[in-house]
Amino acid sequence: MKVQSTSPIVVVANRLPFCLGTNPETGQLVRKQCAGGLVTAVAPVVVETQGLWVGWSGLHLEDNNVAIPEADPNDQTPTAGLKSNQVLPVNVPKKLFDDYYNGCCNATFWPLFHSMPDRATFQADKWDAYRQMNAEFARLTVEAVKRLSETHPGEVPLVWLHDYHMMLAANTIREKCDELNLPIKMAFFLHIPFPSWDIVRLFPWDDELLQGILGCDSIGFHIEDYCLNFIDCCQRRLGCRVDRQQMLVEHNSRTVSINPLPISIPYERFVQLAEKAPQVVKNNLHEQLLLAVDRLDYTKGLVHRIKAFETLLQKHPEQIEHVTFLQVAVPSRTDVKEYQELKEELDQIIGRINGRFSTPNWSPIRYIYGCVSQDQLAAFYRDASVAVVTPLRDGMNLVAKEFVACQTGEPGVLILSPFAGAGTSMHEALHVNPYETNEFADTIYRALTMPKDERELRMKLLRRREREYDVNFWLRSFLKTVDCLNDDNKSMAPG
Ligand code: ADQ
Repeated sequence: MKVQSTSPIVVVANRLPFCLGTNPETGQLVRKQCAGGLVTAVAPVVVETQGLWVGWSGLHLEDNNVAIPEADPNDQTPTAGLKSNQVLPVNVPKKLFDDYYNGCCNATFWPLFHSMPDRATFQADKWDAYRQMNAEFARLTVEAVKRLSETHPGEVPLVWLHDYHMMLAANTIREKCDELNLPIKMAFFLHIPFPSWDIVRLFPWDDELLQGILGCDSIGFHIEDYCLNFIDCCQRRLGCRVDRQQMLVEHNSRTVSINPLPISIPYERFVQLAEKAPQVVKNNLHEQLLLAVDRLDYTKGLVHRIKAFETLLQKHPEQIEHVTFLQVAVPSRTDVKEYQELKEELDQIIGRINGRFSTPNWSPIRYIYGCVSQDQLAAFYRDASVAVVTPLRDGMNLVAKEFVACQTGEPGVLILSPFAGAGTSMHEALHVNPYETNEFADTIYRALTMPKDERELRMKLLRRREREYDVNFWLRSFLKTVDCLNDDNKSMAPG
């Protein structure tokens, strides 16, 4: 069902909903898709409300201010309807962008918000670059609101800020729009965890950060725990009056609502992909397939998982030649040293385990380091006996949900970490602490040997929940929090 918003939406995110690349034949700049769940869900609403999207195009000021191309006439993707004049690209010098993106977003907020403070760096100059970049995102957003006041007179636009890249933009946008007498609604959604006060207080400019987020009218996190952490920080650091029951925070004479909004996937699209995708795995591999799919990131627990698989083979030698572990890892932040080191560690450990257990006809671990197509991914999900989704910490984790949606054939088993947001609602998965290697190996064994009727029941319940609470449900729930939903379809939140 189509989700309709009563207001034109301005999405403000670090990235535009497509990347720019050069067509090798014509040499011209073209749009390339990044078909994430968020873009699939949100882009149609921006198109339909004739809204705008503010973000970085992948180019810098030094690239000579290249114009955004129109979509290819054959483009069938959700962003195809987005005209080039609906996109406001952020264009800044490379050094400023690097300091903000690598120096602050990825080196400070990413590890800190995943409760890994020892990996975080706190540098005043990088924080300053973050401030400057947020001011630039804010400037373009005000530009977008001005344009909408001309094309949609009398309507109040909804400005929707996304993620940890955009935590300081709200107050600047609000002040400028007030000055220009442009009414707006403003919301923020965080895609990663919001950690506890003990962690947040390590950030030297924590008060500025919290006040930045509180500039919005409605703030969304994936799960209740993150909401409560945020409320706790506002009370303890800023002395705000809070209502934990109703999830409200008073700040600067405004009342801000905090909302648990568990993100999800376009469920039906994954079902269709799985139903159509050709078989790519079972004929080549031995009997049971254990699958893991992640961005190659230290929060995703890849090394812990592979060690647990090694322990399984050690404890259950009868599984040798009967189970294969397929790890698909998308390269991520490849210019950052920590990510390069993780890749080396993974290469080494996989090599060691394969050397230790391989037989002439079988290797225990298959490892794809790269992006796979959506078709291929759906086939992997469909044909896997067990998916192992065991991050050390994760805002939500969409892989767990995509696996469940694609399980259209013989039912498999989901192993899930309680440290992923998804762990709070996907009750029928087998939950395991990724740090407990022995227990982890036993859980894999239990999954591999689970009777069919139990697998069927668990998968049926998991699929039912994900079908109902898909990404459109998330979008509708969000629009309700800002009174912008043009639809009276009511449902309970996921239990
Ligand atoms: P991510 O950290 O990127 O997202 P996740 O939610 O697991 O994590 O999404 C990863 C996406 O990448 C999935 O859609 C998956 O299909 C895709 N993907 C992974 N490996 C791939 C491969 N090899 N080839 C192609 N595609 C691949 C952040 C937060 C999460 C939160 C999301 C959404 O860290 O916790 O769930 O945002 O809010």
